[in-house]
Amino acid sequence: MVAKGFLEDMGGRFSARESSEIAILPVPYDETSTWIKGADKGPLAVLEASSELELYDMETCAEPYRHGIFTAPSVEAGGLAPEVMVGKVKDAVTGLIDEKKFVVTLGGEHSVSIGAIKAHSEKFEHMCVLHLDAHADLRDEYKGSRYNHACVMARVREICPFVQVGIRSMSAEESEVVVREDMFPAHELRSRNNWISDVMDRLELNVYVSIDLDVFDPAFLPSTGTPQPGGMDWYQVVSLLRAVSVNKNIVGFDVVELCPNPAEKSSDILAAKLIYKFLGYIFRNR
Ligand SMILES: [Mn+2]
Repeated sequence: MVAKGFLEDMGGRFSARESSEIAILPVPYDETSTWIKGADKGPLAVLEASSELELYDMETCAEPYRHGIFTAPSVEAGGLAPEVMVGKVKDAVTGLIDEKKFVVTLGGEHSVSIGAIKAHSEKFEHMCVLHLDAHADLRDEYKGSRYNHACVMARVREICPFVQVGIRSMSAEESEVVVREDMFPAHELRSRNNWISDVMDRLELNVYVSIDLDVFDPAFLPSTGTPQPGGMDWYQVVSLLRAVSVNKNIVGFDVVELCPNPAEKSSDILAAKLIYKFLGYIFRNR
């Protein structure tokens, strides 16, 4: 149980279930990750760091919390098989969408996203996924499971189209199933002009965004379970999220794979601020 709310200090009126437009769903799950363990501690670290954020966003001159941000009871799936966890996440997200909430799923390892994406795809027509990650996650099966965190996008491919940004690690087998126009590898972003508008051209109108925090360079976010050099910086990521918010209809998002280190808190605050800033972009004109 994650007994802490996002922006807990903002006061009861803005975090009440009934009146909030936004729901944060913590999923403290880490059973299939392949290197450094501890992504199950991610949600609590993000929620704790969130209380250090200013409620006012300088860039949008707005206070996104006024839309109401309710932190739902966490999905408890520790020790369960990933396919069972995915079903529990899907049910929890579906329930919140039925309550008319905009749902932010907070991992946990990346496989939690499969349940959230399934739930959204059943509620929103013509949906695609924008996937930010260091890893392609296109393995059909890994270490005996089709729901390993390395298989997330192979499962998403069975649900809806997707576009991948920031990728810099994959196998030869994965490279064979990549749709070239729908992948924006990290090494191309430096030299490629207008890559953000090229991403926009590949997206459907309804977009679900899945953010594996290892898309960031480890200089910006070291606390993650499978870090990779050569990643994106803060302004590249938020510029992309701002453009998607302006040009598309974002139906939901997730932030996954924070593996907190008690001696390194900047990763936790980055994750919390990213969520709050993205909500600010999305709810700017709502
Ligand atoms: Mn990754």
